[in-house]
Amino acid sequence: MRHARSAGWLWMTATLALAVGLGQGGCSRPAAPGNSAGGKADGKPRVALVMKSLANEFFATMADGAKAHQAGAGDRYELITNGMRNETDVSEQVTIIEQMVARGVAAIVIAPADSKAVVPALKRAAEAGVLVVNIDNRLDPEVLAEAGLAAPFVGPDNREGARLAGEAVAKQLDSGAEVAIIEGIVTAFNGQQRVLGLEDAATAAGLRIVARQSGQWEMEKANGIAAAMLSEHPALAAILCANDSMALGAAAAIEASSRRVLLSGFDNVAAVAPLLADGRLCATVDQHGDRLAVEGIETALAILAGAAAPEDRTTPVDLVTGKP
Ligand code: ALL
Repeated sequence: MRHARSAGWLWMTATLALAVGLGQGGCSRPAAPGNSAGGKADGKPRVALVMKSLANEFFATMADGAKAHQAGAGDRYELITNGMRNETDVSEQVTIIEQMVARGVAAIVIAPADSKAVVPALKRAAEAGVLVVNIDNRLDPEVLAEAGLAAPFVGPDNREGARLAGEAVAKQLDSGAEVAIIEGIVTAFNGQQRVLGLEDAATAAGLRIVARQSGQWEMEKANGIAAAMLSEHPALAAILCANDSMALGAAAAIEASSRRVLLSGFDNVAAVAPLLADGRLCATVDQHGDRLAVEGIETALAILAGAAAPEDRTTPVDLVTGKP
């Protein structure tokens, strides 16, 4: 298994640590963020990390990364972590946003379940004085502009990441080979970008995309979809999935079919390690979920401290390939 780690995280972490350090050294706090209670517990800013389904190992890893960071950061901030029960329940995420505002947090660091539907709730949070930092899945820029909400985005180039995974699979196929794509939730911007990246790779290699369907980021749904794709397309050579949960579901369907069909995912969750090791999974993409939340939190703390402007940051993606 090959795993190319980039130096990007080290650079980002150092830059942000410096920015926060400077802020603590006396820069003034901006007027906008922070609610009437100041979002502070014992003088510490209270930061809410709002994720999606904790049944997805990607978010469990993200939560662990954030908790370890908070524990190691001594008294710098108080952390509240939240997750949803399933990937599709956007209304649950809206309720969590409202609860966090009611608890007087200074900042919400959010991986939105939907790029448009949660914007009104975040706008209400911002009106209550809460700083909103968007991680992982980018909020729709047009909807943000319509709402008059500014939220810096900290996250990866999903199109590029997916292209790398698609390319790793394509290298093992001949031009004209049939491939299928299992997408994430279609209204999630990162899901859309990943499909574009997979298409980029397929087009460049002359592969034929013969099927494409949303597995809504979920293992079971992807399992059923992959099984149907396999029976409808006897010449199917590869299934490209927009995340690892769905790749795990597709892997089970491929195994049940007893066919040799190549597979890729995205996230590099621990559960795919055995599949990479024995070649059932050709490639996945590490977007460093644990670090992603930490960078979002550091960005929020720096802005709250008046030490950084609310700017977007692109985080690294690294291709991880399995046994050929
Ligand atoms: C996205 C993440 C992951 C994940 C998915 C499921 O936002 O980037 O790839 O698997 O959400 O909710």
